[in-house]
Amino acid sequence: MALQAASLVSPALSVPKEGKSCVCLKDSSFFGISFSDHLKSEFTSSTLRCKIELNQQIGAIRAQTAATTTPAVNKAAPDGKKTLRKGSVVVTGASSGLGLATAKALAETGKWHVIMACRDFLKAERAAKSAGIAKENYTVMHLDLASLDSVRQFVDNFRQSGRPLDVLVCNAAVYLPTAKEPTFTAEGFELSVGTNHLGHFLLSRLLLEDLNKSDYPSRRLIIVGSITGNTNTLAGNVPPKANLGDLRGLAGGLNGLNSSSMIDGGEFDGAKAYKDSKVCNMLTMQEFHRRYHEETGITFASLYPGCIATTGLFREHIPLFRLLFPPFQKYITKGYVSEEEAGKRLAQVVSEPSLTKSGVYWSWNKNSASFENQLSQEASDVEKARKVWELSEKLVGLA
Ligand code: LMG
Ligand code: NDP
Ligand code: PMR
Repeated sequence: MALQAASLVSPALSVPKEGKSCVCLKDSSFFGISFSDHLKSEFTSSTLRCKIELNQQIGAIRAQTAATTTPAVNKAAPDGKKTLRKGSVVVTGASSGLGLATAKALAETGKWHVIMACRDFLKAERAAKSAGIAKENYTVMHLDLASLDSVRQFVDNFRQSGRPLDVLVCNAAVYLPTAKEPTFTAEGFELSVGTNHLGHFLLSRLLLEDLNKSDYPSRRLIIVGSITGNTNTLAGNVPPKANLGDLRGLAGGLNGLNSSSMIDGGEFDGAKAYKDSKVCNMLTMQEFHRRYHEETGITFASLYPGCIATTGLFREHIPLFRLLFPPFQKYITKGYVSEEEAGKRLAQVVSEPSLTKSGVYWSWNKNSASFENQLSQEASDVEKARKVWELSEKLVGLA
């Protein structure tokens, strides 16, 4: 029932709309995905669709129970008006910075229950409390993206909670600009790409099934990107520049033993590894879009929220950098945004009806109006996206 209702509601609501805040469309070619590319991905996608459908049947009893008790759109309100249940959104890395600000912005609307997926339970609880997020609007659940076992455990725990999944936000990240030597995840992947890309890759691949089951009108999978991964910008040209090369390091498992710890096979560089991981995030979003948007109606999106120069992301940088970076961004580049403003931007991508277009990399102009931004050549390379996807699924044990 609920799933049928979903299929009636979602397509209508997932039709791209011109939002009032969408001021420019620079990136039309990016959406001109050729038909042959689509066909190429069709085989894999239909195989996976079978898996999703099978899993839907397995999970049907729980989904039906959850959905019959709390259908997304309730038509039985006394005044005859349709009401929408609270949305259920998972935000990774919601214990600080952008993730926390987004959780707060969403919770404050009263329309969302935020599952804060964090590696440090106590820190997340404290952060939610000090941000003033009301108890009934959030749940902290443990997730360490630097361990694939933890990712799988999180997915199990989330499913056991019985909550639907309406939106997934892949936000968490680490940045290790001063590291001289690579460090590694539990499975032995270089830590920045392992956490920011591979952990999120497994999480989002597993949770796609849950998103697909949701009867919420607009289901979304959002992966946070960044300007510094895009070499078509000034910020993206500050060395070391992102460059995935021919992916030989990724193919070798990024373990620093029999393969390089860097995706392109080069010498370890923490700042580059971070930027490379952001390119992977943006490529993954587009590959999801190509493989699954049409069949599921799910919106896949990425964004650059602005330079939030005060967050914990820069905790590993030298103190002088941490001191000078915020005024540099505020007064010189003028790219600075507060955590609060950035949180509102990401919250828009989660819930604004005008931002349902899929395959988009959102940015904001000086007046804080959203627009579809253009990705660099590498970050929009269709062939590279497919290769990153295929190599990543091997590394995380999905293929
Ligand atoms: C790499 O260095 C590191 O090797 C790597 O480990 C990792 O950290 C990586 O991307 C991260 O960076 C890259 C290198 C880029 O950066 C540096 O060497 C440090 C630059 C520091 C910039 C941080 C902002 C600090 C700016 C201070 C401004 C003060 C603001 C207060 C108001 C002052 C009013 C006047 O190096 C390069 O790319 C070199 C190219 C540099 C050209 C820059 C030209 C742009 C001009 C912009 C004006 C910047 C102001 C300069 C002031 C310098 C004062 C320290
Ligand atoms: P923060 O360091 O404040 O937040 C990062 C979050 O990720 C923290 O909650 C951190 O947890 C969490 N995290 C790190 N490692 C793991 C892990 N292994 N498992 C689970 N969670 C983990 O940085 P920001 O808020 O700035 O970064 C958020 C996102 O925004 C990132 O994707 C970043 O790339 C992106 N971004 C940031 C920009 C900026 O200027 N700051 C600009 C563009 C994009 P804990 O609290 O436990 O450390
Ligand atoms: Mg950058 C319009 C110019 C602009 C913007 C929007 C950013 C964003 N940066 C800009 C310019 C410059 N930066 C210039 C001219 C320089 C040389 C002085 C410069 C330097 C610089 C450094 C050293 N910038 C940095 C660093 C970092 O260590 C940050 C980084 O690369 O992290 C990966 C960073 C950033 N600059 C940004 C943004 C958003 C960052 C944070 C990185 C991110 O999350 O992607």
